Parts: sequence; C-alpha cells; structure tokens
Amino acid sequence: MAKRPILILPDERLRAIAEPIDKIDEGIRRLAEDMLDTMYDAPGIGLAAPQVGELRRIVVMDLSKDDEPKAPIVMINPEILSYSDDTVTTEEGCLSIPELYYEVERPAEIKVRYTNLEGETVEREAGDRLAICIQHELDHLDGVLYIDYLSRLKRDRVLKKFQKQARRAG
Ligand code: K2U
Ligand code: ZN
Repeated sequence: MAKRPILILPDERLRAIAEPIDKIDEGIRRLAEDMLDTMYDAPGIGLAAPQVGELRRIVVMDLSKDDEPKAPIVMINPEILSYSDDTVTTEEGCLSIPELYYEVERPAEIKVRYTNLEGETVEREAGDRLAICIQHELDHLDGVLYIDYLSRLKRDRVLKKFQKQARRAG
C-alpha cells in the first residue's frame, strides 16, 4: 500500500504511449493498489499508470461519493469499442495539470472492453461521469491530455505556464 508521486506537465512521460500488459502478476496487482492509494489521496476519481511514471496500459477509477462505500474499478488493456454520436460538454481537471479546469466536449456514452485484476474480460456500457472519466483516463495511455482538446491559444498558454514552473523548480 504505497502512494506514488504524480508526474506533472511538462514531464515527457505523460506524452508516451503505454505498453500493453501481457501478464497480471504481483507487480501489476501492487501497481493497481498503489494507483488507487495515490488517487484516493490526491483526491481524484481516476488515475492512469503513466501519471505515476509507469508506461503500462492500466487505469483505476472510483466514482463513488464521499458518503458511499468505495467502488474501485481497475481496467487493464482497456479499449473503447464504440462512441455515441451525442456529446456532452463538462468541466475537466487533471492531477497532472493541477489547479486548472476547462470545459471539454466528449461523446456522452461509450462501450468499453477491458481485463480486470482477476483476468476476466469485461465489456460494459458507460454514460454520465463514468464515460467522461474512462475517456480521460484512456487518453492518458496514448499520451493525450485533456488540454489537447482546447483551442491552440488556451493549450499553449497552459503549456507555457507549466514549462515556466518547471524551469523555476530547476
Ligand atoms: O486523470 C486524472 O488526472 C484524474 C482526473 C480524472 C477526471 C478528470 C476529469 C473528469 C473526470 C475524471 C482526476 O480525478 S482530477 C479531479 C477531478 C475530479 C472531478 C472533476 C474534475 C477533476
Ligand atoms: Zn488526467
């Protein structure tokens, strides 16, 4: 049970393509556990392995409310099978781009397939916040960040801000 440091923009590892997982071993189970600890501590409702520097195709999420029991979801080698034509625009943030929130338009419903920690293949439909979170997390596995959906002007402004902060931090 360990929290791991979350990479912050402009760390290049956030732009890498994560590798598929071919064996669900103790290392993957420990990574999933550490990602959930890190996500709950942040706090956040999702986290992708590249955000803790592990370029593996695994994401975790938990959309339960504070007054509800925890409901962690671990998705290994997730892929979106279909997207709805209708879209929603919601406010997103990112633990790797702290303290900024922007509106992003995404398909409202999706169908996703993944392998769970028990090695079972799961196919499920998702809407509402879960659909947004899944799309946000799966983007991370391909080096895509939610700011990439903003106008070039807004995205460049965010990039410059974090590049400046990184230079200051030395
Ligand atoms: O990937 C991440 O950085 C985790 C995000 C996931 C997320 C962002 C936007 C919309 C849905 C999921 C974190 O949970 S950021 C914290 C947060 C939570 C709710 C709304 C906005 C940001
Ligand atoms: Zn994110």
